[in-house]
Formats: sequence, C-alpha cells, structure tokens
Amino acid sequence: MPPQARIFGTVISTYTRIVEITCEEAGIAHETIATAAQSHQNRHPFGKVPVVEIDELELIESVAITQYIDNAHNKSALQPSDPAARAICDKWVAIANNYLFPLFERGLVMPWIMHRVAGYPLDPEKINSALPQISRALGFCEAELQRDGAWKVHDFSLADVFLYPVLRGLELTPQGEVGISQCDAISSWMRVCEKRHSIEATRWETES
Ligand SMILES: N[C@@H](CCC(=O)N[C@@H](CS)C(=O)NCC(=O)O)C(=O)O
Repeated sequence: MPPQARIFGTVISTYTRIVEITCEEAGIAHETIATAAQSHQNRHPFGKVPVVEIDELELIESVAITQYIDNAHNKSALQPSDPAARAICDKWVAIANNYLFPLFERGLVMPWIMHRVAGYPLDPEKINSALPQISRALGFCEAELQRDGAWKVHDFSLADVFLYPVLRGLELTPQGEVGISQCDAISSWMRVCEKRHSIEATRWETES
C-alpha cells in the first residue's frame, strides 16, 4: 500500500520529526523524501520544511499539519478536549516554536550539525554567548514542570510532540546534554517519552 503521507523534509530535522511522530500516533503510513530547505520555495513560500502531501492536500506549517492529521485521522487524541487544558497545550506548542526552537537551533543545534556533518569550524564565542539564554529557557521549563506539571495536562499531547524533538536536538549537543542532565524533571519526562512507539520509531540516525 502506498504511504498515506509523503513528508518532504531534511533528514535531521526537528519539524520533519514532529510530523513523523504525529503520523505514527495516528497510525498513518508515511515516507520522508529528503528535501533541502530553501530548495522548494514553489511549495513553501519561506523555503521551510516540512511540506506534506496527504489526502490530496499539500500542507505546510507543522501546527496546521499536525492538527490536521490528529483531527482527520486520530480522533483529535493529541489535543485535550477541556478548553483550559487545551489552552495550556497550545501555549507550550507556541513556546516550543517561538522561543525554544529558534534559541536552541541558532545557538547550538545548527552549529554542531554543520560541524559534524560538513566539518564547519565551531565558533566558541558564538556558542558561549548563547549559553546563558539557553540555560534560562531550560530553567524556566524545568521550574514549570516541577511546579505544576506544565504541559502534562493530558496523557500525550501535541505539546509533547513538539517539545520532545526540540529538546532532544539540544540534548544531542555536548553543552545541551550537560544542561538537560541538570534538569531532573525534563530528563525524566524525556526518558518516559522515549518508551513511546512514535518516538522510538522516528529516532534520528544520529542518535546512538
Ligand atoms: N514554521 C515552520 C518551521 C519549520 C522549520 O523551521 N524547519 C526548519 C528545519 S527543522 C527549516 O526549514 N530550516 C531551514 C531554514 O530555516 O532555512 C513549521 O512549523 O513547519
């Protein structure tokens, strides 16, 4: 049977994995077609990945894509039905997208990927200058998770789907690994996520 979803994205991509996890959660057969970001501005006006073909639709933007898949194919199981819980879930998806991802990606994740994959030299000054803000962001997430469970308002929600790859990407850098190891609640939540089939089935090749 041909895959129900065709995901055009880079291989080590946070957002491609977010869509892959959602497909796994919904039990949708999917394939990822390696596509360089910026190479397909005819399909994404800002050159981002992923772009997804599903149900004769072409979708962009991970929030729209994941909500569509969850609503159309998963009985909305990843979105709390209680309005207050839903607002908390949406808030953490927004925090992951608007603050954590850009901070981690620019400060550590991309410099390390470019270094490991393409041999680009690391700029220690640039990395060191990003660390205080990254550390503050991790401290905020850790304190919220310890105080009242933060995004854990639902068994496993889109907040988990977005936050896990964002934090895991950070953890795969040496400085990120140290930072996350100092956050007990985040570390335990990540290790629980890793037991879930959708997370396990979408591991990046670079994960040991
Ligand atoms: N708002 C987009 C963000 C997607 C995004 O930033 N994707 C990254 C890869 S994980 C990308 O395309 N980066 C390439 C670039 O910014 O040039 C979404 O939600 O899908």
